[in-house]
Amino acid sequence: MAAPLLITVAPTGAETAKSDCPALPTTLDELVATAQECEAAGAAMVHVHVRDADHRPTLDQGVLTETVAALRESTDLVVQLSTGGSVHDPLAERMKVLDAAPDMVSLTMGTTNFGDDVFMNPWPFVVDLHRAARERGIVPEFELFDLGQVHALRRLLDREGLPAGGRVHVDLVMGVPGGMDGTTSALVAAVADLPAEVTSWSATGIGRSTLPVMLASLSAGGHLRVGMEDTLTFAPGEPVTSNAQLVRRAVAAGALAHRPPMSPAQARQALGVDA
Ligand code: KMH
Ligand code: ZN
Repeated sequence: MAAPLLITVAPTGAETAKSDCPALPTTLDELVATAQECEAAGAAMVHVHVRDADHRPTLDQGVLTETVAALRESTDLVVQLSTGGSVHDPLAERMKVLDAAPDMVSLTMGTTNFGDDVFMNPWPFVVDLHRAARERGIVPEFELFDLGQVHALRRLLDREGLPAGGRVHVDLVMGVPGGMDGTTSALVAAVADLPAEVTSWSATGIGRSTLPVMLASLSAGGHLRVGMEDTLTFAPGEPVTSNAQLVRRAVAAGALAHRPPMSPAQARQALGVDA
């Protein structure tokens, strides 16, 4: 049997409106139910964006703290909060996500055109977030949207050292309009250049690049992130019905590569969470 497969589910994101997609989990109850279903299906980590009472993206401290507690109480999943938020969130509010004390946070390695918007991640913010996460013992997942961000990660690790837990986990977010393409060639180029400190990596393809990136990642020995944050179409003309549907497909694809899903406990060890 080959190495276990880490499956991260990103169930909600900050870009899709509930009114356009009623199946999107935007309330706490919906998020908890989704997380439980995805854990049962084979996910080991959940990447979380939260919404307010009107289903709009928020970084409200109370909502974040309550969400972390509820997910810990109802699942064993590694709980990763997004510090990316939405493209409209100020950097200071994104930094305060750390106050909710999740197991992990996402940490994007550079500013990226994001469709018609700009996802701001200036270098001083990246460094501050890296330092602040380490001070609090929160493990980052380094999000790379572009090939230049591979180099930025090397620069960060060279100058600032390893994060909390001593492991370095990367997620390649591919196919964002303005970032690296969701193709096998872009994935191979990114992986070939990852710094030596990287201990694990996953990939996710946005929209129609979901399946090509999933297959490319598996064939290159990577892990997977799936979920309605990244894709709302299961197959041409067939909307995604639930996040668990996407997790089950990832488990099935992993089985073809003889890679059983990693348990949350295995994931904690691999990622340096609770180290
Ligand atoms: N919503 C995007 C602008 C992250 O979660 O860290 C940023 C994002 C990345 O989703
Ligand atoms: Zn996200």
